[in-house]
Amino acid sequence: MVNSVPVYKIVVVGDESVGKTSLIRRYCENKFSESRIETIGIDFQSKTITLEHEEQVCLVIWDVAGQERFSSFRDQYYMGALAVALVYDVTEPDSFDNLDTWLREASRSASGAPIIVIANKADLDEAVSYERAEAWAEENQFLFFPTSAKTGDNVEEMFFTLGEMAHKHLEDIESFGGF
Ligand code: G3D
Ligand code: MG
Repeated sequence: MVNSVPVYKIVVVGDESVGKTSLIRRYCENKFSESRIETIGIDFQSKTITLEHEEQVCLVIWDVAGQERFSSFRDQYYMGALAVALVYDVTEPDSFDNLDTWLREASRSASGAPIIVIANKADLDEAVSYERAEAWAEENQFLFFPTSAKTGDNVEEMFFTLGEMAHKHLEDIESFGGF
């Protein structure tokens, strides 16, 4: 008999260039590339991890690669997601302001899935204060993680937390009888 590992779908959203692909790559391959990673269309990578309760799960992390401006595709992108990461770039205030739009879309299409806020490029000087960003996250009752895909800082912890949240969300869904 094949031992099957549960698959948890995680989606990563945010403006172009905030570092979504770099974060996923750092986590799944432990690599960082200074040159632009161009991926067209929806892409994903996976990693099998052991959660706190010692169960192995496979995180399948979806990257909205290259489709940031075309929201018409995205209902499918969010479908079945057990957790959502909203990413902004600490050096780009617009990417922070646009989190409201990403949040609206995620709430509509991945209804009920837990959300965390990621302040990426934390290795650079920030143009959006962490206090302000954390306050926004707190207002919405989301966890807040400064990360750097470049140095790897906090990347493992952030995806592990998403895995834990996905697990709890799945338990809630199952105890209420499905999606
Ligand atoms: P995206 O997938 O959200 O569009 P990418 O973003 O992962 O393609 O990253 C966009 C640019 O930001 C890339 O640089 C990448 O190297 C850089 N980047 C991503 N994460 C970090 C980080 O944590 N720190 C720093 N300093 N840079 C980061 P280029 O220059 O190729 O556009
Ligand atoms: Mg990308």
